Amino acid sequence: MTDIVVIGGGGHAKVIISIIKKIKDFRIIGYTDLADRGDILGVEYLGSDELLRQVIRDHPSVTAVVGVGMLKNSDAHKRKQLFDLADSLGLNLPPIISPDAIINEDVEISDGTVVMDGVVINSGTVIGEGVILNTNCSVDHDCKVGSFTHVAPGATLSGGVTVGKNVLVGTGAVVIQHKEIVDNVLISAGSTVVKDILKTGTYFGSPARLKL
Ligand code: JB2
Repeated sequence: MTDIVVIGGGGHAKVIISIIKKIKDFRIIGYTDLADRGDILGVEYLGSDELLRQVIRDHPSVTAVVGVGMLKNSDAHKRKQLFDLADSLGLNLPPIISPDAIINEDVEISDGTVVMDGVVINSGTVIGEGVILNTNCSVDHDCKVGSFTHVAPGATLSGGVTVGKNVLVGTGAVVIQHKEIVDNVLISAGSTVVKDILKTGTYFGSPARLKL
């Protein structure tokens, strides 16, 4: 059994806790948050992130998962900040992969990434650090997904797609095959990307276009 502490206690953390319980290899020590959100699926509040040092003293081999998802106006930056905090404290951040996801051969998934229920990842794909592959999204063969990107529920990356860092691919959005999306792009929910997106910004619609 590996001890793990969850950083964050909102909706995203709840989904992660439920998945960690299904994995069964982990013992969840508790969660940290700015405020006490009460027990979450039986997992207790430990205190603020200041408490992490104490947790490490009490459980020297403890690992961590960042359970903060899409906070208003910050998202990836906050997740990266919390990932870096955990890393600087010497905490390992193992990838958390739902047993109800389908991960095919020759897929790389980096530390701090969470793969939720119903996700399909096909062969040859490389997923960076601190990524969220949210419920029922699909990442086809030979894709590259950059660090701290969030592929929201039901979104589809077709084969050979490259997505940069800190990108949000919104709920149900679709990216057709072999397209590239650079860093710090937001693809609005339900959009269809049919051309490379080489400029940072927010894109919406089908076909997706830059919001001016
Ligand atoms: O610095 C922090 C911190 N800042 C905010 N440290 C810790 N440990 N926790 C922090 N938080 C906490 O994250 C907030 O106090 C709050 O309890 C939690 C965020 O909860 P919320 O439910 O608002 O968002 P979320 O990030 O869990 O979920 C969002 O993103 C998911 C991907 C929602 O949009 C979900 O619907 C979505 N599925």
